Amino acid sequence: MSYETILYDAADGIAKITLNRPETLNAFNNKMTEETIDAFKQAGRDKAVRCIVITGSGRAFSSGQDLKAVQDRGEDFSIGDHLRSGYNRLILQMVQLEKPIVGAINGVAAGAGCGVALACDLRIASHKACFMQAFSRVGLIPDSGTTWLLTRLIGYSRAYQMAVTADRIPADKALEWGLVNVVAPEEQLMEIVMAWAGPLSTGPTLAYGLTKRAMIKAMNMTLEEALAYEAQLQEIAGRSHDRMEGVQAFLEKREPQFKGE
Ligand code: T3D
Repeated sequence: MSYETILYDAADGIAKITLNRPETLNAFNNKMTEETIDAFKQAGRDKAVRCIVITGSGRAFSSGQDLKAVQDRGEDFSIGDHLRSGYNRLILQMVQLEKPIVGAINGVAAGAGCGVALACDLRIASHKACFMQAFSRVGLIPDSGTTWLLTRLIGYSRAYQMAVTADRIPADKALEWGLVNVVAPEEQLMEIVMAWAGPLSTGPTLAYGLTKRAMIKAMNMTLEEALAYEAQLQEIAGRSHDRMEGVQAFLEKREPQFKGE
């Protein structure tokens, strides 16, 4: 797959998306947003892909909205429409994609770049990475799903602090706050990310996907509703190849050979 602003590579069950505008710290212009949406679509459709890794090239994950592109906007430009047609679609697509997404957060993740990082299911951060709700520095409110994702991940008080101070939250504090799963030495980041992605790409993908759906939905459910929804989705997982294979492998004292189905 050939793109202008990102790199896309799929091999051995893992699709890797690299935001590739390093001269802007991988800022999102319209082209990069569209291409990233397209890449996630490809990864979602490709049955051979069972785990997605997203990272940035150079020293940043992403600096968010391309602020140079903002200068070209006319008086009638609608930021609301810009969000609806771009970031909102991308964030929803990531959250609704029923395959695990691992964020390899190699550097700063600011503004919409922070939103994309938070829309990943797992975040493995370089010790040089940081998270920044940069929006208030340009007179905006947090967008790209961060009002929803960040408050759920770290709670209202810390999320509000990040929004109004726009401070950079370094990797070690991000780990302490539950913003990332692991902090890795910069030079070992991709090795550690692949050590996570590998087993995910050979795991029970259907169950992983349904788990994501159930957990996201449960965030807005009562316990009774969540229990009922678990039972509904477990009905599907329980009839899958991988469920049968998992039980069989246990009984035969061998490693399961999951197909993701
Ligand atoms: O309006 C809407 O569309 C609504 C949507 C909003 C979504 C958002 O994401 S709003 C938030 C936008 N992002 C920001 O406000 C962050 C802007 N960038 C920064 O604050 C800093 O660059 C960083 C804290 C991310 C990193 O700082 P530092 O000191 O490590 O790097 P730097 O020197 O500032 O940047 C290096 C280069 O990247 C520099 O270019 P140059 O001077 O070497 O040619 C800089 O201009 C460029 N760059 C960094 N961020 C952006 C950018 N270019 C365009 N857009 C950027 N967002």
